[in-house]
Amino acid sequence: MEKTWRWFGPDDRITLGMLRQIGVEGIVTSLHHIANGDVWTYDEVMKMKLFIESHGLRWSVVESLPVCEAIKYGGDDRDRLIANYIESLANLGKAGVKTVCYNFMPVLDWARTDLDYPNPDGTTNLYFNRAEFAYFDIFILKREGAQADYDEATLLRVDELRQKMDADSERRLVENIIVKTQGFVNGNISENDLDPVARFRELLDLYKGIDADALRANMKYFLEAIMPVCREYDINMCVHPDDPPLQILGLPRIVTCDADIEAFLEAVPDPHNGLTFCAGSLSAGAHNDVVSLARKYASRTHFVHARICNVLPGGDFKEASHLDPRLVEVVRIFERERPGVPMRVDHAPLMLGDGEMGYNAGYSFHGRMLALGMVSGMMAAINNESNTEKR
Ligand code: DNO
Repeated sequence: MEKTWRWFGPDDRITLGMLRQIGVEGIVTSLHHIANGDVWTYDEVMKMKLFIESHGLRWSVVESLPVCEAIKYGGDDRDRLIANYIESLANLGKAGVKTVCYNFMPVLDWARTDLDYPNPDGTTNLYFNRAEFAYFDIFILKREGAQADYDEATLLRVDELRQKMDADSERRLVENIIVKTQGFVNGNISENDLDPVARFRELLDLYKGIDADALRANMKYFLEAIMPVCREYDINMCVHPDDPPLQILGLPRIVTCDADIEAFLEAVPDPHNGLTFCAGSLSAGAHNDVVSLARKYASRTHFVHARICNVLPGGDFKEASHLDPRLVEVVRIFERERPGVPMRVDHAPLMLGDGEMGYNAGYSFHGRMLALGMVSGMMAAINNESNTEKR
């Protein structure tokens, strides 16, 4: 696989020069300064591409070219927004940037409740606490009918939490779930929103009456519209699985499991319609066997996110070590079946001073560098095995 790294542009404290020193080959980035829905002009694309190349690296993957909410819920504006999306893809294609990651999650991109969960060894990790998430849903968002979406055991935990929560811990929860994890990935809420909860409620309202089938139809509509430009420039689209791969906040979610993946791939059976194999997102659902999914979908995978989660009793989940045997197997499958596919490590721990650097949630330097070292070691061992087998 091609060793890539998610880099957030010239303002990222982690510089391209640093990345060259640690064995990164390709860059994963976005034009973060362009508002969602606006066209990425050829000039802007080339500016970024040449900047990356001037450091001896290449722009391997766009993550993300964001899909606006109106495309997802099928709003009045969707055809104009799809036309802009097509224009951006054509400009990327002309510049030779040909792998594009996006997601089709309504309103909320990835979800975590804790960005700094202590590990016994002194590092910290991202964490999803199901009871805290339910607390946010029921008592902060005050979503109608929210209680009914949680089982007894979770509701009992929520009751216990209620005894402990104060204004400060509620504010932290809001920040973690809808602010700090969203703005930097071009999500809907940014640090500048004065009342993020009110804004979030307005966004949820857009999806009234949109169920999973309607969302699927809208995804198909979008994919069919963009396939011609993808074929023309040989652009591989790769949807990111829903993170976590579960129904949340009463929203439809349609990239959560084997049947979902099969459905969107079959709905638009063009090889340019593919998957970002995020082993971490998929493994956050106890229903997913991440190794067999990797085997099944390797041929339609255009981008790999190397990380893995442990689902805990009660439905919490935690990012696990990149040395987890499931991840070793996933790396083996892609290294053997899709040797050139871009891969980036993802969501590594905060360690050795990362916490004081103000990095984006989940995107530490030392933690990710260690993870990249681990995955690179696996790749070297796997290639060595393959060479030995051939002899
Ligand atoms: C979180 C990321 C996601 C991902 C988008 C792709 O860390 O994996 O934000 O980039 O969902 O569109």
